[in-house]
Amino acid sequence: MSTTPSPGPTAVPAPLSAGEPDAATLARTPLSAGEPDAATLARAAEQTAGTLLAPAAPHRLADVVPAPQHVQSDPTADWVLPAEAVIVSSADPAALAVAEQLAQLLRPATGYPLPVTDATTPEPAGGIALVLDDSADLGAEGYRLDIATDGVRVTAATAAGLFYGVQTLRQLLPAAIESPSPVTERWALPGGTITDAPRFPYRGAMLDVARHFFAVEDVLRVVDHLARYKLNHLHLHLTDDQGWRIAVDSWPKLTTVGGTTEVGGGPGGHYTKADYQRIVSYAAARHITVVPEIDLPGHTNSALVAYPELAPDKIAPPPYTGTEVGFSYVDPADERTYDFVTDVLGEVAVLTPGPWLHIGGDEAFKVKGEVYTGFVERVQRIVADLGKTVVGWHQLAPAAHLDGRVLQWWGTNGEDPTTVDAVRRGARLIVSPGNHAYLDMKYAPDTPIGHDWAGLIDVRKAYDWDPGTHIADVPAEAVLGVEAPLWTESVTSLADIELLLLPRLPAIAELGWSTRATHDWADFRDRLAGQGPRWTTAGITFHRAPEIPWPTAPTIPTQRNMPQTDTATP
Ligand code: TNX
Repeated sequence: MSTTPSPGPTAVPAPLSAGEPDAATLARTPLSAGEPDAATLARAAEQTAGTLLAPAAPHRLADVVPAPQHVQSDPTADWVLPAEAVIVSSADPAALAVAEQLAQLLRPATGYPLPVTDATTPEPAGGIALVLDDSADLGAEGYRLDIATDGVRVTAATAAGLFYGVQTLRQLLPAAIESPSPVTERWALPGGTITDAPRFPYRGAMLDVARHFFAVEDVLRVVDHLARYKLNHLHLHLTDDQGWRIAVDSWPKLTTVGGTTEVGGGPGGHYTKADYQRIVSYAAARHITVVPEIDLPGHTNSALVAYPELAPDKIAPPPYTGTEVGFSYVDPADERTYDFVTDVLGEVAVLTPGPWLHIGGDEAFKVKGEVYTGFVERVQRIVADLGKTVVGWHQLAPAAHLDGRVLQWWGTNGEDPTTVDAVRRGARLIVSPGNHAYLDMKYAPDTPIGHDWAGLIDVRKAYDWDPGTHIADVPAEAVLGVEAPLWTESVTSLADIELLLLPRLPAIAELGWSTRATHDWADFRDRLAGQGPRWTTAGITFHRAPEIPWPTAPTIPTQRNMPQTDTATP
């Protein structure tokens, strides 16, 4: 493709047009038979001079969120993606799928064709190679990214590792790579090698689709945000007092009746099984496992409206569209309740390829003591009989241990002897401190939506804690990972979701991914700032947190063949 070189905002004088061969390529290209003409010679000389004067890649190799484990820069090895680049991958279908995802990330902004091919031994050859190699000692999710003068190589033992390498590669390109339409830019990458792997195996976020319902498309967009920052679990809070959001064939009124309400009196909605499977497979393609939550025995008003036989008094309560908690529960003394739980969890388990079933267990204030633990122990066994692993909020802690069970800790005080005791009995933890990781908390008193019961959470508060040591007397080995929950009592649109998610989600993602040795607020703040122009270019809403030094320069280079418009809103 021929383009008129026009310097992008980050390009300094006379960048090489990315579409043209560089001097090295020209030098290797034999001139046509006979003598080269003067124009050809002049052009070659100009190209050589252009290369010598070429500006450095705009990003440092370490400008990545979450922070990579090991970064070895080589400023002599900066590389520019050429228009004719090919993406070559190991022939494994999952690796090829990552190669195609990479091409899809790069094609819109570059306008380059970027064909994908496979090879037994993929080599960059002036383009990008994705190499599956299980001898490279990179672990189940790790990768190595080599940027050198002959192109880019991502090496990993698994397709997930390749996928994470691609997310890193994406962040090292100019922010304009996020443009949905072609722009003129010098697609430079900083030279060197990154070797990277996650600290924790579980890195997640939760979306409450029960208080307000969100369309499948909105959930897919949240999945995209998780994928960017190498999160690998999406917890969906599918049921609550205000609405039941997942179709269950054996109890159809859960959705036809229980799904028609939400906070504030809106129409609610629910996912058909096909909708849910679409979310699951979209997430799986991005190496994200869906964790479905059916909240029991409390938070069940919507189920009781649909099926009063589950209520302790067998009388249907009125639908609930407020934001109080703790008043509803399914009858733990009635066998019909366990039929209900078995049917619902059974159908959800069949739809869910991942290992986890989250059974809630929080704020069941009216089911106390042994009645509560007895209920939880029965439900835990139902989950195990379905071949799944129990996850529940840390209120489950007093119930008997069951092999593999995982407690999600949402406390605000790291002294929690009941949880410590459950850990001693074998429980593992997902850590979601309400006062650090709850994305529904306001950033500041003037944040237009959100809660403040766990305090205000600015970006530093979201970043400055350690999931490995946060709960006293819980060893780091018992911590499976970290999750950032987004409750949606006050959240009604995708823009609201993004405003609360960004920029705090990357902070939590870094706690889950990056080794503690890289933890540094000042460094994080600067790296995070670089994400702002990417979100702006991609049309993603975010909170311009005042403590982050967001770049003020224009963020979108000239759109090709379009009059320059005022698109950059720093
Ligand atoms: C507590 S955290 C809840 C939710 C609310 C949230 C609001 C937890 C397990 N339960 O029911 O939505 O606070 O921040």
